[in-house]
Amino acid sequence: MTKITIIGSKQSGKSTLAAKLGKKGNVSDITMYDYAKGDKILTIIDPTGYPDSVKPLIASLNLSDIAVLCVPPTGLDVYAGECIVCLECMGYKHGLVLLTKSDTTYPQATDELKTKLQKITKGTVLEHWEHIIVSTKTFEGMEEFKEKIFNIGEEIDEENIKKATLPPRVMIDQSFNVTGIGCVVLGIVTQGTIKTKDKMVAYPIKKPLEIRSIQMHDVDVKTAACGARVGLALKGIQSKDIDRGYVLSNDEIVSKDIKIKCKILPLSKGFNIGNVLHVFVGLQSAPLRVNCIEKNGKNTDSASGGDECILELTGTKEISYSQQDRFILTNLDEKQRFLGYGFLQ
Ligand SMILES: Nc1nc2c(ncn2[C@@H]2O[C@H](COP(=O)(O)OP(=O)(O)OP(=O)(O)O)[C@@H](O)[C@H]2O)c(=O)[nH]1
Ligand SMILES: [Mg+2]
Repeated sequence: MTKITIIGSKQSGKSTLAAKLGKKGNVSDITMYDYAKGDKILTIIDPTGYPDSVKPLIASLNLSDIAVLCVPPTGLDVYAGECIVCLECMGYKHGLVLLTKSDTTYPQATDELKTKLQKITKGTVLEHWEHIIVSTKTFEGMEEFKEKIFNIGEEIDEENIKKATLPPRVMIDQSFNVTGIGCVVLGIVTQGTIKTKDKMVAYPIKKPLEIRSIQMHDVDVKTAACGARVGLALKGIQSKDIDRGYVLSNDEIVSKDIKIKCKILPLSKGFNIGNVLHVFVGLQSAPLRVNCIEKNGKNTDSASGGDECILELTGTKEISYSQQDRFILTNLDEKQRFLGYGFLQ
């Protein structure tokens, strides 16, 4: 069960590609497409609410294992640039670069674009991602693209097997009420294995619940392991109590304030004490005020691109996370909104 997110330049053919790969399913600020053939199951996510908001971009990438960056013959635009910075902030592991709309260009220009992309992505998480030339019009490269996705998918399955024995965590992206069933949530098992009748807790509200039933791609199952996209019927909780980003787990930290050790990306603008940053952890986000910046053991008034610093951030909204989670720092007022990332001390 592989999950991919399609991102990149505007008008690069992202939505056309998603529609060619799968059957359109749920639509919100992210649009999901499903593909199933034999044991090959693929979820394709188009973060349609991006670039208006960075939330759907971060949410889609968190719900996926593979990022697909689309670059058309006209090249990278500011959004593809921002997507690269986002992937870097997320430390995104798996991905591919697609040179799209190949039917509208010629080989020499594609080679030049490829060289340019290699230069731009050098030293980033994208450095060793493969480049594939595709067209959804002539179907050039489409089979190769699918094959690559399934190959990386197998690698991810192996990684997930290792994570299946950890304590269970489910990242929720949707919740609704179904007549006769009650609260149903959709999400991803991000670690461990869940079973029907398991007792868990919804965070950050700390509400206990029981898993009544589990579905994977519309089929009832008794257990679901790390990597699975699941639909869960829950007992002991109402759908109105659960929001996108909530986590089902047995052990999360809940707080309004955080102290994190951060890396501010070289090209990002800095920030000052008193600024309000939007901080993302998993699918949750909260506006947090910068209260203290510590650089090289000394308190300072500002942080700038390239800095490593310890930040004390305070907010008014409870968020939940665990010790190893990555926090993404953004400033929604800037043109390029991603600032950097951090971890708990
Ligand atoms: N010639 C050609 N046109 C394409 C190809 N893929 C998409 N298009 C066209 O390019 C335009 C944009 O395609 P979309 O799939 O909407 O691109 P997008 O990246 O989702 O666009 P935004 O969401 O607006 O950023 C449409 O007119 C498509 O028909 C392709 O491979 N070849
Ligand atoms: Mg689109």
